[in-house]
This record gives sequence, structure tokens and C-alpha cells, in this order.
Amino acid sequence: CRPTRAEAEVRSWKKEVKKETKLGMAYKKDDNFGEWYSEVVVNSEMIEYYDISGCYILRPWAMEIWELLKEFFDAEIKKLKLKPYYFPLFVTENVLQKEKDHIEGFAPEVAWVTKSGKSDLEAPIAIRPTSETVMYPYFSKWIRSHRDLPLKCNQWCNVVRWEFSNPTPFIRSREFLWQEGHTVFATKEEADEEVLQILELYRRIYEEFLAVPVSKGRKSEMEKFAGGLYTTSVEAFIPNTGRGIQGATSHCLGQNFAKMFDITFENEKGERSMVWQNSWAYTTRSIGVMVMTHGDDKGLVLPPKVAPIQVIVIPVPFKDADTTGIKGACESAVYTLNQAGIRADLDARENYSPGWKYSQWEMKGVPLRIEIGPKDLANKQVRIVRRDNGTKVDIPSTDLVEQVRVLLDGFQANLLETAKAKRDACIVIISTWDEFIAALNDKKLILAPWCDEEEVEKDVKARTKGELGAAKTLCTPFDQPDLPSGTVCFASGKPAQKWSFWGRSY
Ligand code: 87F
Repeated sequence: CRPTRAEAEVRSWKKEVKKETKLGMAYKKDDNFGEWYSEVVVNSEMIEYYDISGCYILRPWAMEIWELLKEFFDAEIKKLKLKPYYFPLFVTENVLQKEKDHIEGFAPEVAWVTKSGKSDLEAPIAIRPTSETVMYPYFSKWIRSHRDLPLKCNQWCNVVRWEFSNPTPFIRSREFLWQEGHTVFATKEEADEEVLQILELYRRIYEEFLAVPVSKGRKSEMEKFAGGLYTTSVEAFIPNTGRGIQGATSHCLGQNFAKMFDITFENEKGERSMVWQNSWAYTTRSIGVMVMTHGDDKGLVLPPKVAPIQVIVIPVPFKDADTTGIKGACESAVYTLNQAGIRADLDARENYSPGWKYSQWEMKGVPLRIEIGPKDLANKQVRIVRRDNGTKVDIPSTDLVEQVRVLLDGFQANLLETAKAKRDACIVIISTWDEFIAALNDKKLILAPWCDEEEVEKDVKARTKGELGAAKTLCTPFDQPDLPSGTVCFASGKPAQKWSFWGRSY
């Protein structure tokens, strides 16, 4: 016989209770960082694992963050007169090989299409790992005179790099999303200026949006993009693993590609000249860095500026309470916040208990939770709970928008401050090899005086090779401490030229 409604409700409740026990995190951030990270990205519903290693499904909770970052960055580069383009995904072997000196090291990572249906293609076609070789033949065609310059191209797309080292969602995946900017100028001065303008936008993405502290700096000759003149980057640091991680790069390519692809223009004097080029990119890796930085044992913690939902409103109807009144108050709170431009949403699901909802939204990292129960309804107030520190405040409903704004701003600022304090606590300034090794073993971010010789960096790599990977330069920060004359390189004993960040990295 069919269950009565009441019986059915009890059954569904029991089911939920079971689910309730399943919800939550099995791993702790400090105990098993790798497993903790996988659990966070899956349980928060950002990522679903896929049956091809190194490929992941990006669910709305990740894609909405990517869209928010994109919205900011796209508006900023449009102010710099960048134009949107879309170039094909495929590139012929012939064209790809044009860049052969630099492609050599990357060649094992290039993925190829060799068949259509059952028949072999006449020639294999590569899937873009980056688009220099796809774009630059056309830049050569489109640029004739100084009036065609500058040419400023940006595309949002996917790229494929068939990596073999251990894949990690967002951080190292075989297909990822990025923007790639490719710009062409008549003079080196213009190119130099843009490199730094873009780097500053990357800093803002990390610090203002993702609340992740980064250092701006220049890559060593060994670590720069070999095809370019110089590489700048923003570098983040993950205290739990003691690894640096490149956040984004902005390269000045100089005239190397202009020579390879014959990109020249007629200048004002009627002479042929070679162009100057830049290229720059940031990727969905940025989301992974944010997860690693702020997540905790309850799951994800999202900075308000990138949270798809900034405020989740949850009705708390005790039995015999005025359920309709509570629901109405919740709806009205969501409406008021939405009207004020705050991303608020109502969790009105009736088959989940309030406690279960709290855990789920905590896992998803929503910055603020609003609870409205009978007492709140009677007092015309709401209870707001912060995801970062769990503090609770009761505020009058009339002050809702104002108070939520204050809390969200404080939340955003607090995340960056906390992350910066943790990062800074990991920085050690060293002067000798022994100090260097001790700091490395201690998972520190090392700032060391360096002679800036490639041979020495190679040597450091060789001497630190091991299971955890070798140490290398992360960057030479633009913000340089004093370097007293007579300071020597920690690794070679030669006169030091600069302070550089060293460490293991992703
Ligand atoms: C992997 C396979 C083939 C990186 C690769 O950083 C080629 C490459 O050229 C390759 N991995 N690179 C360097 C990319 C340089 C540059 N491209 C435009 C950027 C920013 C965006």
C-alpha cells in the first residue's frame, strides 16, 4: 500500500539525515593537502573528474568565477584598446615548426589530430598549445605601414598541453582556459610600457579579486619564455606545500618573432622596420591558487568579489513557527540585496534541514549566511554569519544593505591581509648556502642575493634535485631590498647583483 504523506516525509527526512552524515570534509588542509584540495574542488561543485587524466569538468561554481574575472579583465584591456579576435584551434606542423628553436623543449606536450573517422589525415594537425604560430603569419599580412600599428589582439580560448607530471584541477590540466594577448608596436618603448600595464592588471586580479598576495618581478634568463626578450610575472606562494606558483606572465618578445614571421612595417621615413611584440596570459590556474590560499577544513572560502553567491539566505522555521512569514522575510531580504547589486540567493529547499544547508554553503565558500527564524522575524532583524571566522551578528532589517556591504568589504580585505601575513611569515632572507638549504627544507619562500648567472642557477637546480623537485628562481622582485656593496651570491660567492626569490614551485 502507498505510504501516507506523513510517512513519506519521515522517509525523505531520514534519507536527508543520512546525506547529512555524508556531507563534510574527510581530509584536513594541514594533514593531507593534496587530498584536501581534491575534496574541496569536488565537494564545492567547482570540478567534476573526467575519464581522461588531466581533464576536468568546470561546473558553474568555477565558470561563474572565471566569468567574473573575465568581466573585469576584458573591460580593462578594452580601455587599453585591445580588440577581440578568435583564431582557429588547429595549426599545421609546418607553421608550428616555424618556431622550432623554442618549440623544441615544448614538443612532447603538443597534441596531434591524425585521423578523421577511420582514415588517416594527409598530414597531422596540432592542437594549439599557445597561438604565436597561429597568429603571426597573419600579423605579417595585416601590417604594412606604421598606420597599421599598434595591433592589439586578445582572445579568450582553450589551449591543450599534454603534460605528464601529476595533473591537478586548475593548477596543472591538459586543457585549460586563458586569455592570450598578442600586441605589436613600432617601438620598444611602447612594448615595454604595455608589459607593465598588463602585469599590474594581473596583480589586481590576484590581490583585488582573488585576495591572493603576489610579487611582481622579472624571470631569470633560464626561466623566461625562450622565444622572447624578457618575461615578467606575478608569483604567488602556497605555504602548505612551500611551493611558489607562477600566477600569470607578461612577456616582451622583442623582435624575435618579427624576424621569424617577417613582420615589418614602413615607418614615417618610408623605410622598412621590424616590429616589437608582446604576449601575455593568465589562466584558470588562478582559481586553483585562490582555492589553495583561502580554503579551510570546512571547504572553500570565496572572496566576495568573485563569489557567484555572496550572501545565502536560509529560513530557519522551528516547528509551529510562522513559516510563511519567515519565507516572506527571506524573499524580501534577497530582493533588497539583489536590488542593491549584491549577489544574494535564497535556499528554500524543503527537503534539507537548515543545519545541512549551513554545511553545504560553507563547503561552497559563500562569504555570508543570513539566517531568519521566528525570533528574527519578531524583532525585524536578521542574523549574519561570516564564513571566514564564523562570527555572528544580529542586525535590524532596515540596515541590511549597508551592513552587508560593510561585511563583504571587510571580508575581502581580511582574506588578503590574512593570506599576506601567512605568506610573509614564510619569507626568509638568507645569505649562505647552508641557510638556503635549511630554508628550503623548511618550506620557505627564499629571498637570496644572487650573482644572476645562468650557470649558477643550473648548479643550484642540480644540487637540490630530489623527490620534491629542484629549487629554482621564481622571480627577481621589482621591489628590491637594499643590496649593500660587498654582498655575495649565496650559491657562488661572486658579487651579488640582485635579490631574487627562490624555492620549489608548481
Ligand atoms: C607548450 C607546447 C608548445 C608554453 C608550450 O606565456 C609550445 C609552448 O610556446 C609554448 N608551453 N609555451 C610558451 C608560451 C608563451 C606565451 N604565449 C602567449 C605566454 C603567454 C601567452
